[in-house]
Amino acid sequence: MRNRIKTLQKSLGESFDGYLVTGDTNMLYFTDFQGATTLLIPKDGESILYVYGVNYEGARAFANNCRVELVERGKDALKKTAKEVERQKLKKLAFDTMTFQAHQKFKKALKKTAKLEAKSEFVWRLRRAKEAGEIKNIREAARLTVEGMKTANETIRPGLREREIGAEIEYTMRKLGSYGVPFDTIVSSGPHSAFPHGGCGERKLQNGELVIVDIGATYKNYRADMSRTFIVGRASTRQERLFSIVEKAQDAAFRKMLRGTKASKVDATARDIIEKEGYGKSFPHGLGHGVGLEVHEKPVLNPTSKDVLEAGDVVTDEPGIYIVDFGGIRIEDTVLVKKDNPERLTTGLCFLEK
Ligand SMILES: [Mn+2]
Repeated sequence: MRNRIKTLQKSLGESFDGYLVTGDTNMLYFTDFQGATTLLIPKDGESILYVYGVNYEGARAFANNCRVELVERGKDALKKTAKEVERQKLKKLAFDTMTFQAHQKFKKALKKTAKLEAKSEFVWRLRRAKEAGEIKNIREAARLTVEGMKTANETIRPGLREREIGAEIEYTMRKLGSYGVPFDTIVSSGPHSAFPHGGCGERKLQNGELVIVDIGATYKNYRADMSRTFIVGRASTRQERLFSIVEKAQDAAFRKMLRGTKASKVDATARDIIEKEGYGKSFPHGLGHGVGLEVHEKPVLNPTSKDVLEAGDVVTDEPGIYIVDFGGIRIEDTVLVKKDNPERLTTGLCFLEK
């Protein structure tokens, strides 16, 4: 693995003397450890990870590429970090993210730092371009997700509750190697499937209903994301018709997932197909999002996105049509953007009648 901290230090150029990381996942990305409060990366020299007592020995055992510093009970981690910024005379500091309150407190504690700017793009530039090792982990997360979807396919039948199917899916993924789920498993049936985030509750599946299953597995902190739509029993003509529109839109967008293509254009490829069929208003969300250490990250694929796809991006392709009082259909794959053709990391199992 390349030393990501060194890469970040180089990218600061003349504009900044240091970078402060406070986002949990960003700290994990740079140090392989989650559970610290702040990570101070001076442009030159050693980085410092500030950790409270509860995670101190854990950080000393597992954190890489930095020195671990204890924040004593009752002491404020941001104020302690600010003291070090002053001691090192870092006058121009960039940071990834801070709440308004944290920003005010930090700024007050800094006396000689003239410039304090939110620059999350420094981190996103790195996190977006997935390294070979990261892709390997996402690939494994995707494989486990497909296994979970196979369980959904085997389990779905009339009379079962959504959460019972959810439990079977999660059990399969965990048993085969998933470290947990990156988001709440969605099994939304019948009228609930008309809501893109329809939940996974007490509802019992009934004959003739649509069921959206949207799931993910996690492997070594990396995620995958996949949705399929099932029908309990035999599909109606309308259900089949809507499914074929979503399928066509999903496939057309997939073919456009090439490096150098605007994310908004990929979104438009799917959206145009759905709009032409008269269901534009029934597709109320973006086409997709990046996937990595988090299930929703850069780039963003929607009509207003300014992102351009690059080789090494891992993104979702998930158009849908949702009609209140009828139901919803979504098909989602996690896709790797490459130098040449894109690759679906989640595959198989489309629209199965159960
Ligand atoms: Mn998704």
